[in-house]
Amino acid sequence: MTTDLLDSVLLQTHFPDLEIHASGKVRDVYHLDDESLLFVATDRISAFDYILATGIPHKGSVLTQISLFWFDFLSELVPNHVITADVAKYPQSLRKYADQLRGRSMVVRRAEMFPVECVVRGYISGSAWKEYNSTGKVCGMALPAGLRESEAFPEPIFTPSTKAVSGHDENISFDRMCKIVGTETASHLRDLALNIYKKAATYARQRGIIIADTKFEFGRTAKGITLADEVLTPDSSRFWPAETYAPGRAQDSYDKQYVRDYLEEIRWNKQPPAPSLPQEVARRTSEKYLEAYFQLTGRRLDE
Ligand code: Q0Q
Repeated sequence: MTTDLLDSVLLQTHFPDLEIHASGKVRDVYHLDDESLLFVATDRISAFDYILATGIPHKGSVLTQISLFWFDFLSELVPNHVITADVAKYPQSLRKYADQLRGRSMVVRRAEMFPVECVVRGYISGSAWKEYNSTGKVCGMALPAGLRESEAFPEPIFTPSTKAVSGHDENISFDRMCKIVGTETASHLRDLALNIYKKAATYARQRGIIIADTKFEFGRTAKGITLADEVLTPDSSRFWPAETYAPGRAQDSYDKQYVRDYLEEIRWNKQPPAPSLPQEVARRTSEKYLEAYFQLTGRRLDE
């Protein structure tokens, strides 16, 4: 990997005069005014809940552009929180940060976020596979017996979760969700999430990508219930390459498999400090993100 490509990796946003609104492992949201926020995706990558010491070139831009693609693709189904992703239209106060922000950020409408993560699963994997194996259920929902790992559900299922104090997602029942956001809103969010997933997963499958599951975050704005946060990205979803899909085993990750294989190879104990990555692993992972963007949209990223 050339030096300038490494130099272009953004691991930490730096906006000394902006107030942070929310910060995640790989994304940050800053306060702009009462109506708007600045949403920025870094090139950080996390694995097994830890941020790795090495950034992935173009990752933040690819994930931002994938979200923007889906917001547009889904615009007839659900309103979204994007005001603009064109740095030239950002508030004057952000002009000095244009180079840090171009391609990896968006100005979004501030929403009253619902404290529930709307997870939709088309295939059984991860925590759902573990829960199914021990109880035969997921989020209190009885499921057909005999499902194999990574098998498609007869119909996608809605499995909401909340952020537990530990920071880990905790699966909750739909009844619990109704108690948190109200029955009418819970039903509306469930129906929206299922319809959005079905439309997006059908499209992605035609492009050779299985979106096995995904997590949506919704909020309420003057426009009503609004799709927010990132949408149907490889960070908020499980992306599997369709050409190697086979039920009965865990699937390779479309984007993170090189990283996972390397961490397996060095036998990382999944305890801090998280290791750095060889340049070749970072480069090949970067290429997978660029490939995912092209495979989904048919467009090449303006690198
Ligand atoms: C908001 N987040 C997510 C998050 C850590 C993102 C706050 N339009 C909005 C949004 C959005 N998107 C948020 N709040 C008000 N209006 C989204 C969970 C958390 C880093 C990045 N947090």
